[in-house]
Amino acid sequence: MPSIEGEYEPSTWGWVRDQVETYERTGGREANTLGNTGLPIIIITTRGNKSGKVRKTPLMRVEHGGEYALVASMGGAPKHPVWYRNLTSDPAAVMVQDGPEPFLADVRELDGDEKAVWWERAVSAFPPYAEYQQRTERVIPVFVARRREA
Ligand code: F42
Repeated sequence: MPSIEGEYEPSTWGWVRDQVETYERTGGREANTLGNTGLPIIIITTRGNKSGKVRKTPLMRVEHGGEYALVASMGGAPKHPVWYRNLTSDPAAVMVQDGPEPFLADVRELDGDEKAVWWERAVSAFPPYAEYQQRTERVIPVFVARRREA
């Protein structure tokens, strides 16, 4: 199975670390929603842009036609999440897990009309994204990820 080589360094946020661990151990059968919201998540893997370590980050699952939006919302905080920097530093080293097996993904940052279409999809999948964007001057970045063809 293709993977991103390197030492995995869990998130410093306990509930995130635990969610990744349970999701991976159960092949996505458990810990596959945001808390008790019933709203599904995916797990992305990126490469630490300083440490080079393997980092894993739960994100809301926004899927359409086999592609996934990756929304760097960070709850509407004024700064991008660190995984945004990791992803933009090494966009070739990104995996997506939506179920039992992670896969390497081609990822690109969206803008203009395409971003607007995916933003609508994201907000309908997870309405708080709209509040998060209201909450900050920061323009929340959106990427689209697609399974890399072998
Ligand atoms: N976050 C989102 O942005 N969008 C979502 O849709 C989303 C959904 C979601 C669902 C479930 C859940 O449990 C969490 C969810 N989150 C969502 C939160 C998300 O999983 C991340 O925790 C959050 O976005 C913050 O990401 P972060 O990459 O900033 O993580 C921090 C807390 C972190 O792990 N920091 C590490 C640390 O040690 O403090 C460093 C991690 C790192 O990558 N370090 C880099 C390296 O080289 O290793 C260097 C970093 C640098 O300084 O450049």
